[in-house]
Amino acid sequence: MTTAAHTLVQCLKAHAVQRAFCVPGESYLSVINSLHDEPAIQLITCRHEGAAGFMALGHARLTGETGVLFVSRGPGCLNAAIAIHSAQQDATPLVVFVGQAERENLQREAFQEVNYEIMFSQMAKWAVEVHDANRLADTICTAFHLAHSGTPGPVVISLPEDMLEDPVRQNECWPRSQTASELTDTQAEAVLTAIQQAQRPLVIAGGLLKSEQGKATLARFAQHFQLPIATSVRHADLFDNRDPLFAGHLVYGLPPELGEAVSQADLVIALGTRLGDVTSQGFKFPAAPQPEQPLIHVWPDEDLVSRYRQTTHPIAAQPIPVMEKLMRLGEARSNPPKAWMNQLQAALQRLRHWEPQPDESDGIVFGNIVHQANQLLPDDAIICLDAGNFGGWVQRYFDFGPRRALIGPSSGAMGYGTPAAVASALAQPDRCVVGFVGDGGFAMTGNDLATAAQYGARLILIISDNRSYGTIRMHQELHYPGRNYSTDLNNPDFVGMARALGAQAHDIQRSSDFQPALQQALKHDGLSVLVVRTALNPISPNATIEALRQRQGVRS
Ligand SMILES: Cc1ncc(C[n+]2csc(CCOP(=O)(O)OP(=O)(O)O)c2C)c(N)n1
Repeated sequence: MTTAAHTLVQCLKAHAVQRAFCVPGESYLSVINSLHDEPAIQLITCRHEGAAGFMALGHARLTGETGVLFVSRGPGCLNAAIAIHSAQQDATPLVVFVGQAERENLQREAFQEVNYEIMFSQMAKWAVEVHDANRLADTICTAFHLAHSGTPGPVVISLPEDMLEDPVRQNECWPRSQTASELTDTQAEAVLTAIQQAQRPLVIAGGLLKSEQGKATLARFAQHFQLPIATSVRHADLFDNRDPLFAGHLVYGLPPELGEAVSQADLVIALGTRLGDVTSQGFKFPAAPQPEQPLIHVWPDEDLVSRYRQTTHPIAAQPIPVMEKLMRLGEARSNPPKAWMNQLQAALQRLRHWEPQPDESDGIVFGNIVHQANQLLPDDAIICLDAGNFGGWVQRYFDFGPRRALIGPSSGAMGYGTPAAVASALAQPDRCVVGFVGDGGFAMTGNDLATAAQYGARLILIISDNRSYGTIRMHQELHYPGRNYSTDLNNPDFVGMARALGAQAHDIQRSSDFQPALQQALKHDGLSVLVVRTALNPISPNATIEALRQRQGVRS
């Protein structure tokens, strides 16, 4: 008779899992022991559960598969909570297996005991503890189904240590089929009429289109109906940024001129995005609870599709088949809304034009680095972003699509960039993977470059070292001008640190140092870290500290 631990591994195989991420723990030793004999699944051992969780998320985002994470009980799982939260905010499918204390000691404050069902009840789609080994296979099938269905997200399965060693009678695994709700003919007719009548239509495309098929269908859809395409936050790669129909990336801190331009739309078609806080600019566009223009919202979850806003046409279905059906039924648009397209393009072109800037006394304007990287990196590069103001230049001046990928946390979780780059490099080793991180974010999870070195991942990390938690410094200057406190960083020697972690490292002190270093990194068959001495005064693409202080009447 087989054991629950063995059954678990067989269930992962039945769900085509090829890679899982972990920090090992004594609470699930039997699972590790079963994985030892399973060559079809690679278990990547990481240095911190937060990083392991971000790797699982990066892997899921890039491949479209469910991320799989194993963590130990109590402290291990709490370290991973950041990834569970990010999976929820990002609508990314994630299954987290957590070791648990033995059944007979539960509810007695056993060593490292946590009640995961309560702890994750707000964050996870489902948090469940398995007490009967014969229910494990079935629970795992439900977990994978839930992680993907409707609004994708995290599921947490708690595994009491002794249960994992129980013999199992019921070990068959029945992966669930996905349901497919469709756009009805009546809805299609209404949507086509709305598109025909609109003078200033705008599509907002989101993460559910993040696949080759999703991007290709979106490109054909935009052409067919001549629709300008904006993308939700962290998904600038859904549509070719150089296409005249591109209308911008709806990021945190969107420049007002672009915000004003897109909000002139007289029809919004949201495809595969939840229209969350950041994308909708604080629920102002499209406005909640009542948008100023008709709204067509396509998202495969009845509960969510018109939950926060009155929606003219709520369509609880997958966006790709919806677009396909609309193209089959609707004639190609012969009268493109030229004036509207030009208006959007004009706003965008002004914003996306970068003039190289002289280096400042304390370092480089980070836009210079992004501008050069954009020119030098291959067309199919995978760009992984951490959270922080340095990312503002990447989101604004880098050209994404049709083949370049952008992987970043819409949760704004710092520490995501390095692990996501590691997971991307492992998943697609033939592509060039580049992570952009701040000095703050690198110090959080940069250690896991050791994991990249251990598994032979090839990637380039660009650290923007402005010796500050720059984003917070910017907010401080806005709200408490001239009173910066707790945001300065005395950083370690990142070049030395990167070398110690197994990377070839370059110290970028002037803008002109960057190109040769990047070229060397592109040729290097291993890890490269480029530490950019970034100037602090240009605190974001939109502002300098000096200008912020002057505006508030504070002397620099
Ligand atoms: C895990 C986490 N902790 C704290 C924050 C709050 N936060 C947002 S940006 C930021 C500073 C980022 O600093 P850095 O990585 O150096 O990038 P910079 O903004 O300087 O470019 C902080 C502390 C966060 N988003 N995530």
